[in-house]
Amino acid sequence: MKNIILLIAMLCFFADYSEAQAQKKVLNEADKLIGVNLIKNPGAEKITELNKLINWETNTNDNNYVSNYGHIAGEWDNGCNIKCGLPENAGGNYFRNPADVAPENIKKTITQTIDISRLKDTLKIREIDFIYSAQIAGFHCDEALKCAFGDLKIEYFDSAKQSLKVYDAKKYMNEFHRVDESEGADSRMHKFEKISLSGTIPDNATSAVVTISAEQNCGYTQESPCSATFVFFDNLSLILSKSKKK
Ligand SMILES: [Ca+2]
Repeated sequence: MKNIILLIAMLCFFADYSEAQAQKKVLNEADKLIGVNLIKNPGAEKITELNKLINWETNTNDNNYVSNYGHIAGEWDNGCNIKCGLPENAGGNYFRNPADVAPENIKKTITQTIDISRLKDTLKIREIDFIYSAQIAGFHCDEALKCAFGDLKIEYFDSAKQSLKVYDAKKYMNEFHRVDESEGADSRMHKFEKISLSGTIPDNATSAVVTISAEQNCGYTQESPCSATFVFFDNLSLILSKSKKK
């Protein structure tokens, strides 16, 4: 009888132990998502031979969402660096997001879906915060109502693809700071500046969709069409951190 009780106690111990180990393994897997940039190809450096961005989706068939610094006249000069407005560690390429003039095609987006389903068990026991950021730049525009804007958005979804929460930040082209012409840069350009969103990942979130886009703000009419322009992005980042216990 004593031996049977001992055996049952041992079995219970090992059952608890293996459950704890399994739980630990799940949490360790989740930890791999903490503190690292979860965005793939965050600086637009990887492209196909047809100039299509790798790891990113666009809402049109155009491939014209990326360029390399110094390639397009009137944007950045060859050999341009941080002194003429580029971000640190700019690499060779930048996201080049058109703010179209045609009202039926007014918003063009670049998106990436990030799988965070490994956080499922962690999210039950503690909060996880995020910071989603990018470098953003554009052309001069002094009149706010005629300016295009860049848009940084992150949307969280559950496993049924239901939207749980949207975070959004806009930067209008009149909010940028001019590049100092004495530094030899093209005076039409603005310096890259950081734009960011932060918050807490919703319960039950299994994916995050990050978006960069450009949109007109000029009130398009036939008599007064908007001017075509671009908003530029580089060095996107989505970093998670552990927060308080629930
Ligand atoms: Ca880059």
